[in-house]
Amino acid sequence: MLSLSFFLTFGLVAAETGINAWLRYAPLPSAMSHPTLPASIVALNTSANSPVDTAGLELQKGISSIFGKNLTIASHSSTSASIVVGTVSEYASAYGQSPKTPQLENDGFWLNTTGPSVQILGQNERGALYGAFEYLSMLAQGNFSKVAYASNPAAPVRWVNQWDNLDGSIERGYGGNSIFFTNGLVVNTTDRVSQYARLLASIGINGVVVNNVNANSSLLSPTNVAGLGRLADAFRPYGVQVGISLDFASPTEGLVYGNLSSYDPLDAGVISWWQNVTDTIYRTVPDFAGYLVKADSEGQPGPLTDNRTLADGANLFANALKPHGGILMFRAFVYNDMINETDWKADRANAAVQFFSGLDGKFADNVIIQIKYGPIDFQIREPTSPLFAYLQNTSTAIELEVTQEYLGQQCHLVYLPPLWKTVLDFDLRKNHQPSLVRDIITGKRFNRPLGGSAAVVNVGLNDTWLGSHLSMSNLYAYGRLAWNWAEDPEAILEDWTRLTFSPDPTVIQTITNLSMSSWPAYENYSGNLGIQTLTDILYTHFGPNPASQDGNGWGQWTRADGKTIGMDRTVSNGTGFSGQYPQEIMEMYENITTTPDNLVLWFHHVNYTHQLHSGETVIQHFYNAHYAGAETAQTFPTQWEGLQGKIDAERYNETLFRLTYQAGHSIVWRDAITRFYHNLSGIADSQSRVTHHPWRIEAESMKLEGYMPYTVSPFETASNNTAIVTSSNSTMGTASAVLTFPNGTYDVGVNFYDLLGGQSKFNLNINNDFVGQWTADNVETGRLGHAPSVYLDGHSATRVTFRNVTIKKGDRLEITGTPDGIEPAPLDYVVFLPKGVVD
Ligand code: GCW
Repeated sequence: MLSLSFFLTFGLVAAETGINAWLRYAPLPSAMSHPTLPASIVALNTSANSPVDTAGLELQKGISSIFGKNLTIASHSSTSASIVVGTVSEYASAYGQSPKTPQLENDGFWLNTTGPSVQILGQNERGALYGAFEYLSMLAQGNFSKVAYASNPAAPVRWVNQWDNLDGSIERGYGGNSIFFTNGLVVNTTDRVSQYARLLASIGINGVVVNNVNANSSLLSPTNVAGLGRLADAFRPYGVQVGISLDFASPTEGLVYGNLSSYDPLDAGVISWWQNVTDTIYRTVPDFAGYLVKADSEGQPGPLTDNRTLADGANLFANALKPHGGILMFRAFVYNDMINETDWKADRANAAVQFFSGLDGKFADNVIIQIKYGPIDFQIREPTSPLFAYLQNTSTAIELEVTQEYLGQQCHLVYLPPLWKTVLDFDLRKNHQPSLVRDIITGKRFNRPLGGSAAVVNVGLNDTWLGSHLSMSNLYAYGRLAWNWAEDPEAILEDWTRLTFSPDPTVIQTITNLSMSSWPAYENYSGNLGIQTLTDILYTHFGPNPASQDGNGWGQWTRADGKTIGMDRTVSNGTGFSGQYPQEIMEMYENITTTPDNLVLWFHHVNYTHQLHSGETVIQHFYNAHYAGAETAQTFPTQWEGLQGKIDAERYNETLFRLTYQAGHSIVWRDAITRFYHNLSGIADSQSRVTHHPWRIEAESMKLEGYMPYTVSPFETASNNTAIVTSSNSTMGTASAVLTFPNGTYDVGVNFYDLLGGQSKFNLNINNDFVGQWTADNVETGRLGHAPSVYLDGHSATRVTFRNVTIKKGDRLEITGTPDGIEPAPLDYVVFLPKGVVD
């Protein structure tokens, strides 16, 4: 254990953009005793740009950066002490003897630091590179322990998916434009691609699908296939194989290789069309990973058009890939998005098992069914997809989302591994046997040769990759978990923090506290008890809009009315979804007394007054959880402030900005959801918090000049349903009020709306003394990368806070707003917060 005073000797590091993520190789403090490292590296590489070659260079770079020591690299055996990296077989031939390693699996490695020489030996070249990254990770964390162990991956498929479009945009991406595509073409310069490859390799990722599952057949054009070759050349030195998503209807789109009249997977012309495409790709990318296919889902074409099965569709591609050793990832996200809510038994959650029923065992052996963790769609909490238990004779992979599409879009800190673990560690009890999801996807449970995981990542050109420094822990942890699902999310987080920020115990403790409390907080202030996230599913997927869940065909229904809420998914009286689980699990969910509170509204339709196991009623739980969650988020910026001076200013400030935004937006969430259900149910909050805000001044109740009241929709996204907007879009407005609060010092929060399409300016004075000014430009500047809104709503609602403002009773508050573009300087309310009050 290092003493605190030791860390006082830390110098402040120079500003960092985040581009090196956890691979910064920051110099270790000189006070720390340094190990005696060998003076040279032996990289038993087969060729330049091979993973072992990369490993040698990475070791050299890392050690020079961490310790200021320059090691030479040789490519042949040496009798002096060295860091030897290579495959087991290269080692055996170079040193004339087999190393004493246990049996290694594909991509596995042996790391031995016990002798004068360090051995980093991979089962294959990729494994050797992984071992080198593991050794560097130890060194960078100041861990010089003597170890000798083998490490093997949990599963062969450890992929990431990018939802990049050829025009350079990224579907559900919040970190800037694509690093792969621009203007319909693959980029020419691949520097960022190589940097991404390095990050992925360092966490054991071995495959990347570079384009959106909502695919475009022009990716198959000769120019773009040549471009895929460039991408593969950038990924190859890091052992990452490239794959692509396919548009099922490509043969009929006439863009490449002739135009067919159908895309029927059993049609001979279609079969040879795809074989031709596949052979063409392999000529350019001989180590091509394979295809990912989204078929018959959300408007995407698929085999069902021609009355073929999903297995016929998947096997079409699998057969074309087979001679080349490629894999076909076929998505289980198949459902009808136009189902009828008036039908009590209709249920989107049933779709996957229904669409795949009868198909188990019908897929070619190089097909993997890629299954989202829950039956709906990456929600804050879902039960495990029952398809994991249904498919026993088919290989499967779990699909996760690192990009926080429904979970705050990287503008809210949400550390996701604890959520993922609720599914991966879930025991489906298939045939009354232990059946953990993680043992199913790794192939262990049903003896499948293939399997693993894919995470939708969506990094972009932003230097932070994902848009937020703290969100990168999700990518790091995904890789670590894909290698070993049994790892502890908190321990992973600590490693990540040490590598990304600092070994200072205060930094580690603070980031651990923040991150570990972030998912529970987000669940608390978004959607509880298994009701789903309650975000706006029809627009941005960002802010609150509980009404958007119902009354449409998307099937994310809550069935909330004045008295009741929740989906009845029982067999006895509901949609029958619970019957898709193996018996023991079915019985647990079928019965409300054995259904855990956190999924009660997923499985049961109940009165708001239904009493939970916790003793609270459903409605009071909603109120309490939302208040608790937002209260936790209020502590995030202040916790972070404890790290000032311990982290470079650039990352410190950028993170403080986001955590402050989150604190403000969590209040928007809290108020919207509690007021929505308060209004719907007519049931008061037993603690009288909902709709009672003693420290607020509603903008519409102020004296307005050049401003007018505006009824916001949805109503619950404005305090008291009403905001104010300037009367014209070119002249300034003023809102003023005489303060009646007791004399004292307050934090003053102003809730306003930041719309896409204007950069309004605001100024706040008290008694003509300047307190602060701000511009609603976070959307336009891209400072927050979330999906924007052009309306006053729960996505654009935000808060600015001025700390420690001293006022006297009778003081005059005045805010002036200058509209810009379509944005009429919208204001919701001003809040005067005494110390410790959230209101
Ligand atoms: O939830 C939906 C997303 C879509 C996505 C789809 C999918 C790529 O909102 O943006 O499309 O899931 O996973 O296919």
